[in-house]
Formats: sequence, C-alpha cells, structure tokens
Amino acid sequence: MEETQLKLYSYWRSSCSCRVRIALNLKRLKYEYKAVNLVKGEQFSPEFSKLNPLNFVPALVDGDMVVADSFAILMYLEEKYPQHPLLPQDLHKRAINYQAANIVSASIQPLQNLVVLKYIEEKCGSGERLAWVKHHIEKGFAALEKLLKDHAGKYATGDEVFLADLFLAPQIHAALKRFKMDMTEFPLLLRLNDAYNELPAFQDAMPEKQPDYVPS
Ligand SMILES: N[C@@H](CCC(=O)N[C@@H](CS)C(=O)NCC(=O)O)C(=O)O
Repeated sequence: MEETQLKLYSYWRSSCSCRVRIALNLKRLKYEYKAVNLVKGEQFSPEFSKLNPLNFVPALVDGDMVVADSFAILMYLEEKYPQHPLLPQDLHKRAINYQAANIVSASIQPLQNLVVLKYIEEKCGSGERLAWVKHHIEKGFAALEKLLKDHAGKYATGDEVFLADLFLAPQIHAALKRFKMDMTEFPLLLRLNDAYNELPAFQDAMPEKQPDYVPS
C-alpha cells in the first residue's frame, strides 16, 4: 500500500462511496476513513458542507485538494495515480464503461437516495418506498443486461476490471442485500457479482467491512 495523505469521507452503506473505496484498493492507496453518518444527518454539518456543498458523500481530501462526487474523484485518482488503470485503451470499450457507469450513477442511484426515499414515503405512503426503488433498479438493470451482453467477459467489459465494474458491484450488492431483490431476470449481473466477490479489492470495499458498519 502506498503511503498518502488521502482522507475519504464515506458512509458504510453508500454505494457512491463504495465505488471510490474499490478504486483506492485497486490502486493500492492507503487512506484515512472519515465516517459521515447519513442517518444522523452528519452530511449537513457545517464542516462537511465545506467539503461538499451538495451534502453528499463521498468526498476525498488529498493534501490541499478536495474533490466531491464519485465520478470526479475516480477521474482525479486515475490521473494522479495511474497504477491499475480504470479505463481501457480501446475507445469503444472506454465508451461502454462510461455508459454503464452513467446508467448506475444517473438513472439508478439518485432515485434510491435517502432524501428521495424519504420524500416518496411522505408523499405516497410507507409501502411505496420499496416498489419505487425496485422499479428503477429493474429498469436500469434491464438496460445494463442488454448493453453488456456483447462486451462482458469475466467482468463487465472483458477480462479486466474497469470503471463500469466499480459502479456495478455496489449497485448489485445494494439490490441483493439492502433491497432483497429477485435477480433472476439479470443473469449476467449475477454472474459479474460472483466474480466481484472473489476480488479482495472489491470485498474489502463492501458495506459490511467498513469501520462504521451497523448491522440491521
Ligand atoms: N453523484 C454523486 C451522488 C452522491 C450521493 O448521492 N451520495 C449519497 C450516498 S450514495 C448521499 O450522500 N446521500 C445523502 C442523502 O441522501 O442525504 C456521487 O456519485 O458521488
């Protein structure tokens, strides 16, 4: 592990933080884990607001640099610490990685965020939360199955781990463990999940392994 001044503001169950934890592990970068308890509302504290005015984790501090938003953090890490590249050389494969990552980060994860779920529950009733989440995850997963069927190898875009895998692993984990979804319609994603479960960089980044993990 490379010694660094990196600090990651993270929450154990945050899939966005998990993407960055995987990248830090793959690149073998040591970091200090700074827990932000989203359930207690610590993302709204004045200190954290200075790091990310949008009040979302993750945020990364690297010496004097502060970067928030998992995509921005991953691109920053990729350029500053090029070991274990997160993007393939092949342009088409690279574009598929961006596309798959954005299906997760723009069309699935924002719709399952705590603020959104709270709003749905308040406006539509307590039974609606899970139905809402499942609908949006299923829509995104169906698109990912179609998109990746011609590109996947052992991992999402071949036999090496790249950016798309960092977005897929935490999202599939959340679907299975947090939302207890039936994944029979998504055999490719299930197979990828099995492959991720064998990689220490992925296993060590999962919610259950984090210092602030709370069993539910
Ligand atoms: N696009 C942002 C989204 C960040 C985000 O939504 N973070 C969630 C956790 S995964 C969060 O902090 N939620 C707090 C809340 O809903 O109040 C990223 O990729 O970092």
